[in-house]
Amino acid sequence: MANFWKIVDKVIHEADIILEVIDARMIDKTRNLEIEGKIQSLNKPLIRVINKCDLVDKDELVKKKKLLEPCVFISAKNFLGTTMLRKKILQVSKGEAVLVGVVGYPNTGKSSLINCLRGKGVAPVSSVSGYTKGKQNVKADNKIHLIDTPGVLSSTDLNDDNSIKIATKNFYNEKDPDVAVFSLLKEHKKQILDHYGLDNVNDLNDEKILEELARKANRYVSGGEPDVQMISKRILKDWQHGKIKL
Ligand SMILES: Nc1nc2c(ncn2[C@@H]2O[C@H](COP(=O)(O)OP(=O)(O)OP(=O)(O)O)[C@@H](O)[C@H]2O)c(=O)[nH]1
Ligand SMILES: [Mg+2]
Repeated sequence: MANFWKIVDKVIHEADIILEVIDARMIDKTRNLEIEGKIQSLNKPLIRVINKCDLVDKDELVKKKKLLEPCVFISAKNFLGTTMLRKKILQVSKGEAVLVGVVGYPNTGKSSLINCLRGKGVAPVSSVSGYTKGKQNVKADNKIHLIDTPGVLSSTDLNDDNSIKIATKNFYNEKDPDVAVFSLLKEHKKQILDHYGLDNVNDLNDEKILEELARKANRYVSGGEPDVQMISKRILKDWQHGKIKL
């Protein structure tokens, strides 16, 4: 990870403008104040790009706008908001050609955003966090050059915070996927149950809910018990793929 930070550092120094990509479902958790601090100390213009807006309630987002300025709301998946972003970049550069660094937490959609601005599949995208390993320069048009970077965590997240894990660790490497899902359930139970079409669980604790979800998906371990590990990985996977709407 330290290596990834070096790349991000270099890109922040190199770029004229920096886009910080943030996951709209977890704005506070995927906003990197450490990166923001570095950008500020270099006196470089920063635009916060709130991505995956297709997964959240628009009214809730609008309430947060003031605290995030300068920011643009987009959905890289649905090609929404990117024209506005392009406009904003050129506004900051006063119409001049610019080098734009794209930074942020893993899995927030940095590469997807670059693909969108470019309009062609140039920056490889993956639902697996930590997919982009090095920096990659991409020409969006005659004016805008983008630099993709690997996602980095804030050093304060390196202790074992499960909610951060959900956004950043690979679900299939996860040793305790159920623990990560418990932390997801704590904040988004209703949406998760809705997503999998499970109701009438008012009297069940979270462990039982996972068992119920495993049964519903027909996932059992060889002894016949519901396969909680398997269903937990699947939930983390769906979360990382941006399938679960809030
Ligand atoms: N629903 C939804 N999913 C998105 C959106 N943008 C990206 N995703 C998904 O989020 C996952 C991660 O996207 P990437 O573009 O690879 O993210 P990244 O920030 O480059 O990730 P790293 O390179 O690993 O740091 C993929 O499964 C994308 O399809 C979006 O606007 N909406
Ligand atoms: Mg990437």
